[in-house]
Amino acid sequence: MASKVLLVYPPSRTQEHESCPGALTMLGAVLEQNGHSVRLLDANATARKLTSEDIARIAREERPDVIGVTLVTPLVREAYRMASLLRGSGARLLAGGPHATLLPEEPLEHGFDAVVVGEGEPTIFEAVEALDGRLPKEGVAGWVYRDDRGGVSRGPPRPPIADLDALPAPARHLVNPAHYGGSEDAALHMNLFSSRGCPAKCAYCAGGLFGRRFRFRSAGSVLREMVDVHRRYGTRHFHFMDDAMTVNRERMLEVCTGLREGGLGLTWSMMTRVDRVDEDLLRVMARAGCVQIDYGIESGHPETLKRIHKPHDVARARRIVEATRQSGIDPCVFFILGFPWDTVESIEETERFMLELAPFVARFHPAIASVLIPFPGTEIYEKHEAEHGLTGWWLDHARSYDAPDRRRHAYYQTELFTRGAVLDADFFHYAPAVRRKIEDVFELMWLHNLRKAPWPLRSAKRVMLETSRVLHRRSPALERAMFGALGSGARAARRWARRSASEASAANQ
Ligand code: B12
Ligand code: SF4
Repeated sequence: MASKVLLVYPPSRTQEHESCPGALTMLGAVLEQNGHSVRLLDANATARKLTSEDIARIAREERPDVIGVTLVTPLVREAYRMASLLRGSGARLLAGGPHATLLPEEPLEHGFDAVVVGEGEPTIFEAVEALDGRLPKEGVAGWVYRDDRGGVSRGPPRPPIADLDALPAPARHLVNPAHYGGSEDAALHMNLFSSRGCPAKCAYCAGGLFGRRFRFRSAGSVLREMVDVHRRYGTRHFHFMDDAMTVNRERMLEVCTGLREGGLGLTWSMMTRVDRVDEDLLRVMARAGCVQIDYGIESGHPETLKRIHKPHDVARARRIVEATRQSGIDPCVFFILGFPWDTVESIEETERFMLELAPFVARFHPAIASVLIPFPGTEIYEKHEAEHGLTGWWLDHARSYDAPDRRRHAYYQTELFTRGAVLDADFFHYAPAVRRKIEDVFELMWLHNLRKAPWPLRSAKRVMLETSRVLHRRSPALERAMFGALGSGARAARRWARRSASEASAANQ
């Protein structure tokens, strides 16, 4: 018998998704392959943001048998609130994803019936069968569940997927393009996966879900998916979401050869490690259509790179960023600030290194994680949990952070910390001078990323940012008074511009 399954990515106030999360389409494919009917709900889709209340209403209307929810640490507090609302739909609640894998018993204390640990594909079908009563719960491997006596039971562990080529292609047809802003947007389907796992052990990385062993799809399987998506949706640019796509050099070269011989002129971008590329490989990748590589450089302070077990040093990072630019590929870089041992001097060393790299860097990613977040299960969390009172911070309102908001943040903070005001959580009790230095580096990234804007705009924005920072340091109330008035003026201007545009478009119809 077929089950009706709703797969949900919970609401985030800091993120918008321009494409559907891979977990939903990959798990959707496995469920459909086994005859179940599937609906995907991404609460953060750019053109259709959903609240937990919206999702609960949809669930009550559609009455699915099972609701599967992806859990990532910063979103679990909202996801658990959503679960309490979803209980009213009568569906069984199944959790999975990075946070559920790290702490599989926690979701059971917050309304979930079961949790899939690790990769979802090999387990989700059996989990749905067992939750729907067609399979004994004790027979399922790779999950933790509420047993019939209300206790917590754990199935035997499930080994990582050995043959990634055997997975079905993501169920891209389940994604509604209108939720992402367009009915014909070819870019909607650009994300794909070619490998799982990363053999490094960085002290802050919460990516242990797929294990330390690098497992990869064959070049042929990756190329077939790209060509298929290109033919179906017209996609010409792809983005690989792998942690470190180039770990196996031979396979990477095969992918490049296939892309060149295919002659379709497809372009692509990826994320990888600076210790796993070299000048020759970069040239080959550029010729095969690679246009952007994201690197996690993390620090310019050699001692920090050692302490976080980063598999590169400053010299290697410098060499590879320059070589990437010379090969014609845009290097984009991530840095992390605010390690528990950071001082003004160590951050200044990183700042100097960033300035040195700047002429070669297309973009500094001012990612949400650019201020260190101690994710559970990481070495940083384990080592500093007691000293900084980190236990269960993700459930604590006082230790959470959100998108900056003019009611609580200064204007300059809303510009610099667009992806989340992580400093609010003050995980490592930074000294005021360290906080100010972190803000300086965010300003450096902000200015660099603004460099191609027309100079009058750039100068005006810079003056406003500096004024807000200086005023805020002297008197937050004064900053609020001045920039609050500016903000309402700007909002009124935006409302006026929107009204005029919609009147103009109505007149044209
Ligand atoms: C792409 C990406 C993003 C994109 C998402 C864009 C999009 N449209 O999908 C963006 C940039 C928006 C993003 C943002 C964030 N991300 Co992110 N992201 C990733 C990345 C690189 C790939 C995610 C992915 O698609 N993976 C592929 C799929 C197949 O894997 P998966 O999602 O883990 O799903 C598998 C299993 O987890 C499981 N599963 C997942 N969901 C479910 C549900 C059910 C019911 C079941 C049974 C199983 C199951 O089955 C899936 C298939 O095997 C990962 C790193 C990684 N290698 O996974 C980080 C990662 C998931 N992100 C992470 C984080 C923390 C974030 C942020 C929360 C950042 C922050 N610091 O606040 C934000 C907020 C997310 C939000 N939505 O609000 C962490 C999560 C760590 C943790 N402890 O939760 C990761 C692991 C990175 C890391 N190494 O630290 N992210
Ligand atoms: S190199 Fe990247 S993916 Fe690998 S462990 Fe370090 S941070 Fe995680």
